[in-house]
Amino acid sequence: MSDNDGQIDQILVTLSEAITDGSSTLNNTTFTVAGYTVSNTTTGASANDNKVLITLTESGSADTDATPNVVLVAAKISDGSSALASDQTFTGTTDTAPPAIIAANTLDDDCGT
Ligand SMILES: [Ca+2]
Ligand SMILES: [Ca+2]
Ligand SMILES: [Ca+2]
Repeated sequence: MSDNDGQIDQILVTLSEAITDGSSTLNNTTFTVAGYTVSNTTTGASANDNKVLITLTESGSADTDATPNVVLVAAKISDGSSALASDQTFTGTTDTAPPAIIAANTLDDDCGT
């Protein structure tokens, strides 16, 4: 679940065509994400469309500006007849995680103005 704690926990992947979920392997081995641990991959909002949702283990520090490379592991995702023969690295991940407050400190620093 996305929890707005300032640490990314999901990556929504859009594929070049609709995939057949039943012919694909959608789990924590489907993708690797640079710098993160993939905990799962699911079909996302709709079955048998061109989107899948990667769930990440949170990094432990604020990273809503991260755009990690995503690798689709060979032979994991199929359109029903064909699957990728070799790993594909995607470098165009877009930052769509909004900023979140991770700290707020009170001050009294107006110098009497
Ligand atoms: Ca989070
Ligand atoms: Ca889907
Ligand atoms: Ca962001």
